[in-house]
Amino acid sequence: MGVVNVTPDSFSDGGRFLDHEAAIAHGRRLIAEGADLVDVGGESTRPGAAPVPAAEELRRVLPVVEALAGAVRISIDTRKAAVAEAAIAAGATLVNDVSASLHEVAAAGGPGVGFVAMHMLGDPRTMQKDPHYDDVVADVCSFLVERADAARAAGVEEVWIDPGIGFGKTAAHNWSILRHLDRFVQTGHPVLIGTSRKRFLGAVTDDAPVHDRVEASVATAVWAMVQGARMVRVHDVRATVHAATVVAG
Ligand code: HH2
Repeated sequence: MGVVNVTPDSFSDGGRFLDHEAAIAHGRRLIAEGADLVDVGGESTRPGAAPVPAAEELRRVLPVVEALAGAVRISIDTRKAAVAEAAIAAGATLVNDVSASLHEVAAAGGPGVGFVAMHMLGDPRTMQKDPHYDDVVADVCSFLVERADAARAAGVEEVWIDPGIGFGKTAAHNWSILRHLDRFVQTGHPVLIGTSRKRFLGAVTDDAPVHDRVEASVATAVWAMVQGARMVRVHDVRATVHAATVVAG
């Protein structure tokens, strides 16, 4: 899953693809590099990010979804029902919802539309303020299974779970989830994970800035795939596809 952020403020590429033509060109580049799916988002969910009104989010993402939908599978990265609905009408077939609440919208989209339930503690404004869990792996896992079951019950046939690296988690929480990713895989739901360029990777690579976290991102993507993750959400598609191809033999 390659990432196209049509935002002014995303943590790793904010402002680079706010212009529709630039976003579409970037999406085409990711497809050429081997992305099986392109995730289009119009609202940053980085820690502390301010919410974006639905009309503005729609203005950002819809032309990009429309332009790319004929070339690759599109997921819509949104927390808003209206945005997910419009994106499905424009050709998106996966609802990637960091609030894990839009399963009814995915179900209404029909049998070809899947749903990603991601775990987040609270919301982006507050999620990194001293997050606590009894047992991060068990807590996140049981939340995701409950959300996935709700999506199935609503009629969604394709349901992914994603532990939500960095969404209300300390670095120790993130590493613990990665170390025990097999527990998520054992639920039987396909696992998606997004570590790409995230802050906890900078912290173990001499404070490497976001654009200098390719190796760390690829290493965690490979680790996740070897543990059984079926999809990785990445900014650096070319490097990740090369690494995945080598590991797959
Ligand atoms: N991470 C981000 C956004 N959406 N969706 C899923 N399923 N899993 C993730 O880990 C995930 C996600 C954050 O990354 P990015 O989109 O690059 O940044 P921003 O939220 O600042 O736009």
